Amino acid sequence: MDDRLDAAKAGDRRALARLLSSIENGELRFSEPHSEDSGWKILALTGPPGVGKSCLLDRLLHEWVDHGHRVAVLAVDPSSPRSGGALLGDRVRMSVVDDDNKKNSVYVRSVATRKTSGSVPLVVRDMAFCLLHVGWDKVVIETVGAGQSEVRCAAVADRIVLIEGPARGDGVQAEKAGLLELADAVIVNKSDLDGAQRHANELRESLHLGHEDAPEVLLVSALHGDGIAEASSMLLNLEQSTRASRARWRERLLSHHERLLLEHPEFDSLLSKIEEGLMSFDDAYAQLRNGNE
Ligand SMILES: Nc1nc2c(ncn2[C@@H]2O[C@H](COP(=O)(O)OP(=O)(O)OP(=O)(O)O)[C@@H](O)[C@H]2O)c(=O)[nH]1
Ligand SMILES: [Mg+2]
Repeated sequence: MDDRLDAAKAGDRRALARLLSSIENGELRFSEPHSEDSGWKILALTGPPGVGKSCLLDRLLHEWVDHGHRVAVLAVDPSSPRSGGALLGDRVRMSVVDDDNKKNSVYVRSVATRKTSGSVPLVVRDMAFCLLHVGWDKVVIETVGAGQSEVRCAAVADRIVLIEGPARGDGVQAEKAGLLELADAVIVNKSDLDGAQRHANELRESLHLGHEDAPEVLLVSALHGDGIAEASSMLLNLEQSTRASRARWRERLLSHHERLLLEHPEFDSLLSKIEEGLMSFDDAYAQLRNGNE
């Protein structure tokens, strides 16, 4: 591990990829690196499928690299199986990784959540810590805000940004998914399409209900570049909202609890015993909670 760590620190991307795979396979853990910096280190971009998270992130990476940042991306991919280690699978290819002047300041890696044996959010968290350890300034986690596990992936970040699209006529779905209460900022993408402005207004309304310190809601078009410069600097200077902090700690506690259970050496055998009626659920759960930590 030390050799790989030194090599990764020296810029060897294959060594870094191997370290990240070891974390993914549950063979390695990383703890949070010490930082003097008061700004964020890990940012999550989350939102419904196809809303334009990757396109927007590509635009942001161009801006941030121009400002001298070195940024790593973890694209959490709940659906597509990883094809031979191909970066990003079938996702939109980011132009920034093809830009000769910028590609050394960007690292993109997809996380094959189907392959991880442990708790996905904590695997993602440890991968982010690893990237910071080896010298990346900032880590962005792109995650589809679909299921509970993906919401928890966002909750490992220092800042959470919800990406939305034009109104679809079914209200504010993010509210139902519990995403709105986690968000430090909201960006409505596809401002070039009808309904984006309307959805931004709906979101502002939901966010202001009962809250003084509602997060900012910005409108952008990742396709045309409108609003990107503003979004880029707003995100770089984003503060953590106190409103979101309880919800975030809640998700983090639940992630740890899940890991405690999943990583118990007897997890699979206890599961079989419950299934075969050889052990009661309560006894099995009690044994799992007695824990391995
Ligand atoms: N009209 C319009 N289309 C956009 C905009 N941004 C992205 N798109 C399109 O939306 C589609 C999805 O974009 P992605 O960036 O892959 O969206 P995503 O949220 O990353 O998707 P998943 O990772 O699959 O959840 C693509 O066809 C983009 O070209 C925009 O600002 N306006
Ligand atoms: Mg994407």
